[in-house]
Amino acid sequence: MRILILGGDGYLGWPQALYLSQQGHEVAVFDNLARRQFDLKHGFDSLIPIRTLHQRTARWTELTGKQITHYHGSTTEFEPLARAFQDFQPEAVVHFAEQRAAPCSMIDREHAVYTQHNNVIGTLNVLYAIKDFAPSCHLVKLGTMGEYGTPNIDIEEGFIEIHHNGRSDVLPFPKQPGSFYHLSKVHDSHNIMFCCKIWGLRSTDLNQGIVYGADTYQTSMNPDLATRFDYDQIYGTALNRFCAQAAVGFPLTVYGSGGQTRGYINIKDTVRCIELAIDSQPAEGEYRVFNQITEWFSVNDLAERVQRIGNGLGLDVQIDSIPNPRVEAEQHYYNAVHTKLLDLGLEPHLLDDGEIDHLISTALKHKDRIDPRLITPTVNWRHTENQVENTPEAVMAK
Ligand code: NAD
Ligand code: USQ
Repeated sequence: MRILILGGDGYLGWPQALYLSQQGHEVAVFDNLARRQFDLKHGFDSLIPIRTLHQRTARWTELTGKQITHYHGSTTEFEPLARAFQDFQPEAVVHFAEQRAAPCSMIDREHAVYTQHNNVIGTLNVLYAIKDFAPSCHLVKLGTMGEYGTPNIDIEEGFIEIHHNGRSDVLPFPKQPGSFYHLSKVHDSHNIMFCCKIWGLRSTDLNQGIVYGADTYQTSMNPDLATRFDYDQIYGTALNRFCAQAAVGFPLTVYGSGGQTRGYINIKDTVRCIELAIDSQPAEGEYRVFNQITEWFSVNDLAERVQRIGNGLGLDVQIDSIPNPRVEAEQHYYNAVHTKLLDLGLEPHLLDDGEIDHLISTALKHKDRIDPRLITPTVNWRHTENQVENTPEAVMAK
């Protein structure tokens, strides 16, 4: 198939491009390099060194003989997107191209507006590009488990049957997102579902949990194929951060009491889930939702595992409960249905299969690249007098 990967230079998009290319698909990536620009502007960097997109694709071709086409552009501008669609004529589009950090979206008004404009308007343009240039193309969209929040009932896979005043219907599961970023995903979901209904588009919305891991089988083939690994307070996610913190002797930053429970997935399973979604094309007009997680943990569960395994590797790992910069439940019920991808054939890589050892070892290898000033969270969800200090510039100034 011809598969266009929007956001194909990112943490997940790049390994996805390699995976699908290796499977024999014709792959193109579309990216505006916004993530790299954020790093350059604010002095952040990936823990694992990464090559430019041109160097990456050239190395891939050298090693495998396969080509990955590269389009530069932003989804927020229709022209470059339209050109890529007209030129490449995709049969499937995998949409990763969003500002994906909750803390970034909560820095201030400007970042909230940037996040929602980039994500919601970008996705709206993608929907129009499909309608105008590739109407039978399957949109595989990365959503998030955070769209659901943490309700006090089981989380269903996208839809729930509701009985009300003697009538019943199957309706979208209620959404209670916890940041302007997570809200942008909810807005996307509504727009996508609507376009499937009115234009007969086909789409799979993947409500993915937090991804962990440093590599896939393809990115491990050569250091020039490595994907990014974020450990900083804005783009770093819980488990990846804890492993980097363990490597440099920084106490693990558990926010609040640490009972926050989330669904997690190994990056090796992310790339497979997307292949499973592509292979099982929805019908015309169908809007599907899959919960893309394999297991769930509280923040304390993760910190305790990293501490035990890190100490087993000879490190002295401490855990520090720090005031929670976010507004979120710290003790809550969590049970999420996630059977659809398993039914399609997903065989999960589970966390206790040695991934934490591997992550800490990877972080130790690159520990000289870790800047401890980037670890402490300063972006605060609450309204404070000091909002102005909650910027990456202020972090860098500390
Ligand atoms: P990332 O920031 O590493 O990659 C996103 C890529 O998209 C970057 O290369 C960036 O330059 C590009 N991009 C952003 N806005 C763009 C635009 N308007 N036009 C073109 N390119 C643009 O993020 P990631 O971790 O790879 O996440 C990819 C997707 O998966 C996101 O939609 C995210 O919400 C979702 N997701 C990620 C995780 C996770 O833990 N990383 C978990 C669940 C869902
Ligand atoms: N947390 C800590 N300490 C840290 C970092 C995070 O206790 O050092 C806590 C947070 O307070 C939160 C939980 O860990 O309760 C998860 O935070 P996170 O930063 O790992 O993940 P999150 O902000 O939810 O966002 C990440 C990705 C996002 C994706 C989402 C999936 O950045 O793109 O959508 O995971 S989900 O969580 O299912 O919504």
